[in-house]
Amino acid sequence: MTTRSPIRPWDLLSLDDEIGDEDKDIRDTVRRFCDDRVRPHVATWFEQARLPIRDLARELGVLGMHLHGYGCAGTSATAYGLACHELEAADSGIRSLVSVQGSLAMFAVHRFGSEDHKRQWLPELATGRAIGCFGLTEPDHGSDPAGLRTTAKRDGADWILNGSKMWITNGSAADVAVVWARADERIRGFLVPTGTKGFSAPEITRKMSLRASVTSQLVLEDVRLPADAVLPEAEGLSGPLSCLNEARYGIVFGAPGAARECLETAIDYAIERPVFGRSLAGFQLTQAKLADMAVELGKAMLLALRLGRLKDAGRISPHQISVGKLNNVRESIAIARECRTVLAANGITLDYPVIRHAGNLESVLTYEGTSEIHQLTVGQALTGIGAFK
Ligand code: TGC
Ligand code: FAD
Repeated sequence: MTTRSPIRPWDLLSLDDEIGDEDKDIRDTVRRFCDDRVRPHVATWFEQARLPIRDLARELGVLGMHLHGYGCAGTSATAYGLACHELEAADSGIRSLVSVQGSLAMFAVHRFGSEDHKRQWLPELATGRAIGCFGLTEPDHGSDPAGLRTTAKRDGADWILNGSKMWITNGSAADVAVVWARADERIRGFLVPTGTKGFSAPEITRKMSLRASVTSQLVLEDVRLPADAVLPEAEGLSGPLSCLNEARYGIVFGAPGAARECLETAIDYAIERPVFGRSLAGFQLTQAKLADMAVELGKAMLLALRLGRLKDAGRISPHQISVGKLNNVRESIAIARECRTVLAANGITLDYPVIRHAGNLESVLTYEGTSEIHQLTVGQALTGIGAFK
């Protein structure tokens, strides 16, 4: 039988040379966690559409890892990206849990919250004792959150929230929801403890993608909140969009993790699989596929690491993150689909991770700004002309 090459896709461009020792240690720790706690179970979680979200959140140790203070680890942005890469190599749903908790809910509190908000919520969210979610999208306002219709009206000193949110990750598991609503014509963020009267979060079922992830509606019916529930430092759409920059950055690293897992699976499979009396990996058409995918994966990781450097230097711009999200999700889903052809019939089962990743990446292509939205963002950066409307 053919022996496996010692060069894995990640090693083709000696990518480890681009990463500092501390960041590598963090990455390797997350990889081991995924090997021990996620990989043995995730196909079953996906099949049964469930996630032991509370257990995982308490064990992960990466929630809000790139934030400073309030119980957060304060790692580099590159280390956070590499953690996302490892988590998504296991399953996009696990990376989603971490993205939403750390980059969306915790980041919103960290950047825009009062001192009391930070002290109350960040240590709980960092340890996974509490779960957070982030409600921006509405049934009729996904790509266009500027039109959102959830309202926050004053009643004396209190706020009364009414409206609904759609497709909210972690929603029905959450202890606190960051809800974006229109208050006096400005978009403001509110911290809504999910036990508040009038709040409910029915889970969205029958998903064929991201099945190992909790996705919910948020329903707000006359939800009364105290005056200090509003995030004082966020006014206007730039508040939630700043949070999206953080989560999109994680996806730039994360999506190629899913692609890496698919490509490694396809290489191993092709080596072992006899067709026409010899190894599938020895056919030129197969090698062309594998080579092209490894090249795209390497380019995606170089792009991710470049954005990591820019973010660590405090110099990253939203349109640069759009370049990364657009390219890396688009190429990762193409790799996952191509790997599925290498596995052929075996590629459609949950015995291999490929169809699960390919299916998950359909959501990743859509959330955190669709590919079209990121094309338009890059187009605007290049031309100075906004073509969204
Ligand atoms: P526009 O008029 O361009 O801007 C409004 C205000 O926002 C500022 N801004 C940004 N600020 C920070 N970061 C960015 N990326 C920003 N982009 C714009 C802008 O300067 C302006 O500020 P100000 O002070 O003048 O008011 O806004 P627009 O209405 O034309 O929309 C622009 C557009 C289409 C790019 C934006 O709406 C958009 O990104 N849409 C996509 C929505 C989206 O990505 N939703 C994601 C929801 S969360 C999610 O999917 C979680 S998935 C789970 C997981 O991550 O795993
Ligand atoms: P639409 O906005 O209706 O878009 C439909 C199509 O039109 C797309 O192809 C889009 O690219 C295209 N389009 C839109 N505008 C333009 C334009 N100007 N020019 C050209 N084409 C355009 N949201 C949250 O707030 N929090 C969450 O935690 C969250 N988690 C999610 C989890 C999952 C599994 C999924 C699938 C979604 C999640 N979302 C979340 C919502 C997600 O961000 C939205 O689905 C996404 O922003 C797209 O919105 P939409 O689905 O309403 O599509």
